[in-house]
Amino acid sequence: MADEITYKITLWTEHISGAGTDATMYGQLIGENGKSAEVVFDNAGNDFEYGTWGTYSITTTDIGEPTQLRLFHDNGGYRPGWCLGLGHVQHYAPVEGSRYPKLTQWNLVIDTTVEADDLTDAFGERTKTVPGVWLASDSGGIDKTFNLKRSSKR
Ligand SMILES: [Ca+2]
Repeated sequence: MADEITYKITLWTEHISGAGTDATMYGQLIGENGKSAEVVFDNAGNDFEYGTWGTYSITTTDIGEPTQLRLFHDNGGYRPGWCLGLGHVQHYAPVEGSRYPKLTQWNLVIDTTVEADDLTDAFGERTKTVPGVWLASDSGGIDKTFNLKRSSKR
């Protein structure tokens, strides 16, 4: 039986009107040695509302070092476009002789920007240019693959 590895995927839905979605979201991890299954990202409650974090799991056979995360949705629901602001992938590995597992994190590379609500503005009336990308049929498609950049040392 092949060992399985669980990765935690954390995604920020940007704080912009219309950024949230009720579409069914899927994720797939791509590694140096293979790909995970396509996994539905659905926690209890309403996922992918604007201005919220969500954390999901992908459990997979060993795909080697993760290099990309593919995110896509079924374009379902009212105004299904989704705006992703930030995201990361984490893995905790047990360390022999230590009570603490070792955390490895990879950040999603998002090289485009959007105009989002400025959450540091007490009146919430201004916007700010922040990293972001739409998964929307009128904005380059509902299926996008992001490069991962390792943010912690081996
Ligand atoms: Ca849900």
